[in-house]
Amino acid sequence: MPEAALPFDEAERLLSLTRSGLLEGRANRRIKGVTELATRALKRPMAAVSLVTADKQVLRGAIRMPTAPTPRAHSFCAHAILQPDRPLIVENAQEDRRFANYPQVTDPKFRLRFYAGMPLRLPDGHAAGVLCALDQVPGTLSDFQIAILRELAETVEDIFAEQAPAAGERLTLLQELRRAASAGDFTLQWQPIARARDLQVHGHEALVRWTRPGGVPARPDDFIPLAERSGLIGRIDRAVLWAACTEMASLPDERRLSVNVSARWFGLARPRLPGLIAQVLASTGLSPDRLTIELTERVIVDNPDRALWELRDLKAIGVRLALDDFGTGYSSLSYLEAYPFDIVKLDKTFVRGLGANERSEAVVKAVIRLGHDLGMMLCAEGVETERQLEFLRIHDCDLVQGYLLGRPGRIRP
Ligand code: G
Ligand code: G
Ligand code: MN
Repeated sequence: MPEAALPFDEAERLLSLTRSGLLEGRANRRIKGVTELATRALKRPMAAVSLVTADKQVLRGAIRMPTAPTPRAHSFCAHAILQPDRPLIVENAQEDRRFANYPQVTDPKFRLRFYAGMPLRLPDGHAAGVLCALDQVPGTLSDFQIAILRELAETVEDIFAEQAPAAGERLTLLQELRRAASAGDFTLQWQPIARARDLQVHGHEALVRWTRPGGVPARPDDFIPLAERSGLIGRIDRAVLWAACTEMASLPDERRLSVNVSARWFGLARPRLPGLIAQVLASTGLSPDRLTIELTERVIVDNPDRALWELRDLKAIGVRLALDDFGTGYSSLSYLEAYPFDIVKLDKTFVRGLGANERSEAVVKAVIRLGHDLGMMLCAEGVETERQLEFLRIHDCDLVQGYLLGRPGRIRP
């Protein structure tokens, strides 16, 4: 039976875990609250937070866990922390070489079969241990249960960082979002995109809005990351695409629209975005050249090869592609050359510096020039002042978007 490898950052990890004080800390009632929620939400009899030390596991908030000592080398959790960003799910430990001779699996007193563990990070990023649920019956987790496990793990991380919002609040938000996603309960605001030269309207970008039960408005920055972690983003983007294309197709003129789509679509086992977009266009009667799909570079960073052919499939439908938020993240200039984007959207952090910061100005000038040489249009986001607009015009930026030109709102027929 193979021993668990050591994480690449093992020395620093152990130092960080020791310094965190978590190993001395007494059982934390809030952690117990989370493990209780885990047993209920995942419908498993056992759960715990286990801290992985040099040679063993230290349990916190454990519920009905076997009390036998767990040497690290063959433990579930020691394997789980090797992939700190995703859960380890063992459907049947008896059929998994890594655990087939593990006493917790073979000993008739325990006979563990099912394991689901989400690694937990310390505030400095090193893995401290795992939030795990176990069962003597083999099984699996649904996507939604995996999302719950991830949320609960984040709650434990917050407790580690001594800044815990109640676990209940996170779950409530997730459940509300799930209901909204099923019902397609979102609205759109439209922000105009104008030609820099004469400020004629070029098109509109659809921005999703969600009102939580009780009338609390939530902004995308509050719920899109959660939707992406929990797999609900597909339903949200689908609802937005349908609503945006339906609304635009019903207008008497031929206005263009832009819709944001999550990079998550590009990690799916089979490509689904081209099919969805083709279907929406066919059903609404919207001409493909009126639609621009906005994607961030995460599409490329996460799946560089896959992105290339999937973006080409999208182009083949006849829609345009925009690289959104350019200037944040890696923003490699090689993306512009290698991937078939029609439009580059310069992030507002650059635009903010125009007229004030020479370095921002140099970058903006260079990206406009390069984009044009590669046959792309440039769109500047977050244009708020006449001075910024003037700079962009002088340097031949094609399109502008921002509060100066119009805030997100209703579209005027
Ligand atoms: O203006 P605003 O706060 O709406 O937008 C914040 C972020 O949310 C932007 O980066 C935008 O790309 C993203 N966003 C807005 N609407 C959608 C949507 O329908 N789907 C996805 N995936 N992202 C969106
Ligand atoms: O998709 P993207 O990340 O580009 O979404 C645009 C975001 O920028 C939205 O959150 C929108 O509300 C916001 N926004 C649009 N115009 C301006 C602006 O002029 N200034 C600032 N600060 N934000 C803007
Ligand atoms: Mn956008």
